[in-house]
Amino acid sequence: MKTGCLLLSSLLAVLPAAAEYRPAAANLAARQWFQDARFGLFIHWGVYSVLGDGEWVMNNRKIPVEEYEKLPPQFNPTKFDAAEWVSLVKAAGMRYITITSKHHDGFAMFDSKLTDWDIVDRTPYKKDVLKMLADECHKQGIKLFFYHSHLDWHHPDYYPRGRTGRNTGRPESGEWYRYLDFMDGEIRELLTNYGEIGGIWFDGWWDKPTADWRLEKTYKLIHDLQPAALIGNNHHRLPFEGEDFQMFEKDLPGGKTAEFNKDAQVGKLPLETCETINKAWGYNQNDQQYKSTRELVHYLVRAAGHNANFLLNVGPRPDGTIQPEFSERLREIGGWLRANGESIYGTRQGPVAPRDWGVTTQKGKKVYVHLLKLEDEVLALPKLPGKITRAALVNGAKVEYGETNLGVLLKVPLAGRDPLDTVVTLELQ
Ligand code: JFZ
Repeated sequence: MKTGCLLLSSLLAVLPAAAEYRPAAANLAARQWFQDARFGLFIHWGVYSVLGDGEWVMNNRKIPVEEYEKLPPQFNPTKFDAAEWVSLVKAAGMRYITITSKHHDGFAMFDSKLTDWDIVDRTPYKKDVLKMLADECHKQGIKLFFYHSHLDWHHPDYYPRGRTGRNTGRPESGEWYRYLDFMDGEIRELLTNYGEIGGIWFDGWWDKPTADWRLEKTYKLIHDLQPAALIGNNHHRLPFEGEDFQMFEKDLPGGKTAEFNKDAQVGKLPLETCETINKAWGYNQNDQQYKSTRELVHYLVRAAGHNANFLLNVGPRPDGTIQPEFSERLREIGGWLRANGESIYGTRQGPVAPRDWGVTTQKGKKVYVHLLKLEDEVLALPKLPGKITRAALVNGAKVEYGETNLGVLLKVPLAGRDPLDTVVTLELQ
């Protein structure tokens, strides 16, 4: 018995686990690209925008499927202009877009051949907005990711039901694996018909944490179709086998302000954190609680200081436009990035851990010290990994500094500060 166990465990030690995921070279390169990009636009857009009450409206108002199906005929985004959206993304200094191909309401915002519960078959608009957006992204050099919901409040085979979507009037029956086959089919469509895709951002696993989601099969399908496509899953756990990045929702990595992040740990994969401009993901016409441009720049900078990308959300209106409160802020962030982008793009977390006063980022021999909340003129830092040869602000103005065997002192007069974020560039020997 004992020998058997030993034999088995030594065998297991030498044999790689059957399911072990080895990312392709193209995937590893894409992870570097992803980390270098640092800033993307999240778009929550679907037929729910018609009601102007967020993307959870079907669940929150207990709308049965039959009633909810009255929304697509009212969804006619005649003012949607892919070129305008992508130009806004570029003006914001963003490098990628992650858009809802399907949210929890199950509605496909693309032309699926596997269901008629999609934008082409059910709306008067009849056009595949993801195709239009994909073509424009490829034209303007922006990467496109799809947010795809595992959870489905509309599909009859999403059964047994999970924590949510229990008031949709669906019959109490369904074939779980038929649902998974359908979902894999849609994923196949998304990775086949839209050119090169940046990756898939899954969400909704948490609705049924003990279900057999057959993730290995879905992940393999994606990596077989497009090896460079990055997979992330908003399950709020350490990444599962086959995933390529780890995401955090409404918290910096390791932050625990959101209840669902209370056990969140930070793993070794590239990181991303997502946040809203007001309080809502999908369009909410009553939500006026906008974060300021300064708060949003701080979020971006703090994310970079935590080695994470920032995926900033907008919920477009049902007519296809992005409201001015969003676009203005995006353009202002872009303005800050045009002057200070060197301290964000292509950087990794810096040598000094994130602090209340700010964060550090670094690229090669340069360390960027971001002064976000420094009330004093002088900042003391621990010893850096090299001797400083130059210290300056982004406008070239020299910064006074002192180095001893205890550490580094920087003097940055209040008069020369940028109200959004003052960046001191330290060149190290
Ligand atoms: C999810 C979505 O439900 C939400 O609509 C949005 O798309 C956001 C980006 O991601 O948010 C969650 C995720 C997990 C829980 C709740 C909301 N949860 O575990 O209760």
